[in-house]
Amino acid sequence: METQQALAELGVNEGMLSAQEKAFLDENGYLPLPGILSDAVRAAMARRVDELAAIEGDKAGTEVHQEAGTTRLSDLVNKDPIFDICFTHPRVLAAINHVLKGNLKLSSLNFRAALPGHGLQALHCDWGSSVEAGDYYVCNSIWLLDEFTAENGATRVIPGSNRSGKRPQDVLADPSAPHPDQALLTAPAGTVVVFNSHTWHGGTLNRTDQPRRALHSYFCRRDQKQQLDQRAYVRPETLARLSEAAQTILDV
Ligand SMILES: O=C(O)CCC(=O)C(=O)O
Repeated sequence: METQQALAELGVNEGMLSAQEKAFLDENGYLPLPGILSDAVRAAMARRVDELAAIEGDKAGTEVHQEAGTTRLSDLVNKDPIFDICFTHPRVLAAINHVLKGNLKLSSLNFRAALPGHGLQALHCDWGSSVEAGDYYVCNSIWLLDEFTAENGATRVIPGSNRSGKRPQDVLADPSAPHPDQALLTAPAGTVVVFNSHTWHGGTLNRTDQPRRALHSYFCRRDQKQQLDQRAYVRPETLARLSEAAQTILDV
């Protein structure tokens, strides 16, 4: 199935995002979408990631990446149907589709909790080289399972850096330092923030005594290698429950 047919079958249409939302995303490189998750679904997801982290223990995250001071999980596509919404939600897909200009598939679906006293990351892009403004390869969405506050390690972004044609490590003396233009993505739990992964971004320090939990549903162009090879990992029960349209988004 063609990607655009899959998106249409999943409910994506022109009216899904307003002209203002598209302009904000183009200009700033990110777009908060409030209220995507109901409180019941958000709470059930939070319980499930806690359970999976306990079950997987030291191995958690290893399919993709582990990071000191965080709990990470990978391959959530195959670990519970509750996460299907992360690659099938029409408003989120519309925003990803807007950034990647109709050429998209899921790259990976992961979880990251910044643990108390940890979580600071250098500003980075999720791409190995600089790109021309508008010529984007990757786009992420961060699903807030906890409220993001100024204290608990909310993601920071540099608005407009998606259009700079530069990467932070090439131009900043210290990409880990606070940046004068940084915006903290503070928002209620249940919000999804779509961010162009060429926008400079990174986790901040969690100064509270509770983990800051979020899912990363990450997309790339169809001709690019996925962060997790979805065909290699997909399980029969996942294929059995997903529509052809959802399978097209995974490229399985
Ligand atoms: O979880 C976050 O706040 C951002 C994480 C991030 O950018 C990364 O792990 O590359």
